[in-house]
Amino acid sequence: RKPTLALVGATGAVGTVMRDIVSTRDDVYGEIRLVASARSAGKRLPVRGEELVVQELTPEVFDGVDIAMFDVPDEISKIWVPIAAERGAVVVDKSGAFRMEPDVPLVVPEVNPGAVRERPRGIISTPNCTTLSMMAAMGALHAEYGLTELVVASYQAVSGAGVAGTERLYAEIEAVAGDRSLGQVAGDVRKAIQNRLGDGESPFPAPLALNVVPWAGSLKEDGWASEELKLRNESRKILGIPGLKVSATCVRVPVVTTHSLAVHATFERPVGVEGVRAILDAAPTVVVMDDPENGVYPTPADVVGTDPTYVGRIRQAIDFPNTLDLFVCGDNLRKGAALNAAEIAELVAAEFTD
Ligand code: 11C
Repeated sequence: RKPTLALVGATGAVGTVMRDIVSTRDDVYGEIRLVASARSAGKRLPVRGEELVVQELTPEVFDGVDIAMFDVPDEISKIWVPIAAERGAVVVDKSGAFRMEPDVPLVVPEVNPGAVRERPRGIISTPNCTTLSMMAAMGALHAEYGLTELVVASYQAVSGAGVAGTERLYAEIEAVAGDRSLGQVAGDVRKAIQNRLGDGESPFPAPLALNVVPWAGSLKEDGWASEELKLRNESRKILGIPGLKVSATCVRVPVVTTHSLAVHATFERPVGVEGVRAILDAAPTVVVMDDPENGVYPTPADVVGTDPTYVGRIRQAIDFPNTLDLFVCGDNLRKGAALNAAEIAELVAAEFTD
């Protein structure tokens, strides 16, 4: 039989992509329910070519649901994911609430698909979009060369902070557009944006138009940002390398959607560029875009809205024999969020016909 699916958080940035993805991939579901907060309940939204009425998040909404995909803030997931699981749904949760719990698998289907079945609590987590942007590529390379260290700088898109992040960037760009005096005196961009947009709340701690911001997430111990620690902890868990050395700096850039990462990866064995290219070419969801002579490398603007992980600028680090430098781009709303969740849900859905 075809399982019943609930999409929780159906109206958010990821929820919108989620509806598109379940509408365009193989149709493995019976009934689909759209679920959101009371504020959004009653809205009509399209999925699989028909308009569905969004239902309010209540315990009863999960009765008869086989699989529930959640994309809501951590504090909502913490409360509602266990309720959905108690009511019998297998939950695929996009939040950070359960990712590091030992009895909750953290799954990237290209890397550890078998972990989907190890779910004693009926909960499966899907990683942070920044971690996910490089996992398909790093998983393939780890299988061949044995990964030991990762040094990463991220270039993160504003939609990682949801619809509010995207709205803010567009508003800031409009506020500075056409003013050729800006960007030449310390603080002038900040002032112009404040004058033109007022004191409205921004999800970012500094202007993003004409700027980059070395901060993503919340403050953790010793000056680390939560995104940087997630990158470390989640990479270790997904790749199954508890001792993997990871150091990251997460940076927000004025890009709407698609996260990029500059990765400096060290392996147990020596790496060569040709071998690396062959491995990545053979990885079904990775696309190598690497011909700098002809200006070919991935950029967010050129790959946004598509599913693969794009890898370019593949270089053997000159002073580090077992180390590779590369640049990775991945759509943070698709593979980084909704697509990975949908792929996990499809693995669970296949159990209904096994
Ligand atoms: C960002 N990566 O770009 C974040 C958003 O743990 O799933 C996702 C946070 C998470 O802001």
